[in-house]
Amino acid sequence: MIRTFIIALQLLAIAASVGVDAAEVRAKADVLCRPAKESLHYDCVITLTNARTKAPLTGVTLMVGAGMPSMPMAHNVRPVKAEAGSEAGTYRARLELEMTGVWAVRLDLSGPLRDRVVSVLRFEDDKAAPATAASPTQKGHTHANFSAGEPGDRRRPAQVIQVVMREGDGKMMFIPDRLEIRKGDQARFILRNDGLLDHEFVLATTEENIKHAEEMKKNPNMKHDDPNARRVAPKRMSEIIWRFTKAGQFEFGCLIPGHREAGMTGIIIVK
Ligand SMILES: [Cu+2]
Repeated sequence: MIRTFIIALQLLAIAASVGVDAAEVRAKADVLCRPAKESLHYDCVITLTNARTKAPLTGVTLMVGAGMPSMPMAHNVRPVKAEAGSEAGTYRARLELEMTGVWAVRLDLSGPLRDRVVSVLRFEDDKAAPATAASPTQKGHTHANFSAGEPGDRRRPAQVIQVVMREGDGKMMFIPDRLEIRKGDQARFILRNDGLLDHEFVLATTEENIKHAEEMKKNPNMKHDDPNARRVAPKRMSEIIWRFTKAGQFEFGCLIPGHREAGMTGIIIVK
């Protein structure tokens, strides 16, 4: 009895794999998104073709969702159903994102064929473009020069420094909030968010961080994944390897609006 059942299951498995083979038509998707009038809304036109024959794929039920590859747990846009466009194989969907930055647009196809295609785009205030090319800097917001030194080299020795980020008693803080490092040394910051909110660790001068925090108030959805900055979701960890090539006083701060004011800064003395 059990044996028959196992054989039946095996047959089922074979049937299923045959089914997959027979349906081995893969979809190719071109995703073009443009900012809509409302901020953080993007109108996307998706063109679906048969990857082999290049024929347009019509009659597909297409769900469009998105997630941030840099923060897979924190940011996910609930999938919306795309409408068929005027041209064969085109579909339209409006994405409502939580912030600008790099998003993986997930296309789930069902109906005549089942497939999932992921397209990674960088969404900015004024445009959206494939994220494979070197990432352009955000408008009025260049991070190319680093005041506090330079991105480190993970093959070289580094001093490991654990920094905890959290809230409590109406304050937000880094622990520790004062560090001393020798000029020329490398530090590997292990960033741990023990709080309930997202936090950032942005390494720069105090002056720069204050200026930067002001910009963030105008554009609170800006996020940081530059070499000198990390955003860490609650209960997550991240790290930065940094080489302190200049002497002086630097700062690490959280630039999420309100956090700096709540005390979320720390000092690094390099000598
Ligand atoms: Cu914070």
